[in-house]
Amino acid sequence: MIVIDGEIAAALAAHKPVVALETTIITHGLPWPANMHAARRFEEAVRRHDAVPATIGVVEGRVHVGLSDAQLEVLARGDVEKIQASTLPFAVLRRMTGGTTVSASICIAHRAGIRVFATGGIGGIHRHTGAGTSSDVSADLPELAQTPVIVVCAGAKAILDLPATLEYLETHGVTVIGYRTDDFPAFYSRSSGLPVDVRCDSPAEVAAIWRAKRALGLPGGLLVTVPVPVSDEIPAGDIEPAIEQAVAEAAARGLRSAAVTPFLLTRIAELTGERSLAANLALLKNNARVAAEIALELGVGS
Ligand code: PSU
Ligand code: MN
Repeated sequence: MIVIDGEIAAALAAHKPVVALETTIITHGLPWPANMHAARRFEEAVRRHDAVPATIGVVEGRVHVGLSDAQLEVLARGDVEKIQASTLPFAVLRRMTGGTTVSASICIAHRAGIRVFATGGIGGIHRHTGAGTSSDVSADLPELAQTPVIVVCAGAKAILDLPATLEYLETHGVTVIGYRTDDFPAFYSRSSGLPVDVRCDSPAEVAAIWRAKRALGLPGGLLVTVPVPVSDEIPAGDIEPAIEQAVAEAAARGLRSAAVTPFLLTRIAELTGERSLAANLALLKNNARVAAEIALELGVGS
């Protein structure tokens, strides 16, 4: 069911650095053709920093670790599924095609023997809007708590209830690292105003925390949060009106479950345009670099 590309399998066998990447960001996070461009730049950034990219997605029921350019294009162009951990079993059985979320991608990465994963922003606990269900918790959170993969991201978008999201991570034992920052980043903005658990200033420090976690027999992953580069940051005050509008529209439509996040991401992209696309691309490349450096560091002495 899981097809690992030859170059990736060879790199893993030789203990060379590999970085897993997700695809819901391509299928449901960014508009065509910016999504295709972003997918390629994301992979290139991993390669430029001496690691092998392993983009994960599902094509006609096969779970691929490493997608060809043609397969990436099918995902980027198409009206395809959003595949999270709960969807994976029947996505395979019913020969579905779709992008895998952070939760589904880190499950697969772990099974493939990959320890480092990069994305833009993770899912979390949605803001309570008063409509629909009172609590919408992304499957990314429990998956992080149980799957031993290092997840590198730019924090999470302020479409979420960020304090509640951090509380969940703390309750479930997920160490939140600030990479060269003391604050949890809010995707477009470098700080959410909320503190991380611990700051690390180098890939070696992240690797040391990972080794300590494993040596202590603790389950689950690590969350490494990297602020968007200064030149591409969008101040929270500039992005907040778009977020509030999108959240209100989602509530008015009565959206729930897996439909909520794609709707919010699409609306914010529409409302904020080129500026948010540029920030998105910049933080993806930045996260890919940090993930590659951590993967390289993990190879040292292991
Ligand atoms: N947040 C973003 N960009 C994204 C996602 C979240 O800023 O692309 C995607 C990721 O794939 C994440 C998924 O794993 O949405 C979470 O969806 P949900 O909130 O339905 O769990
Ligand atoms: Mn949800």
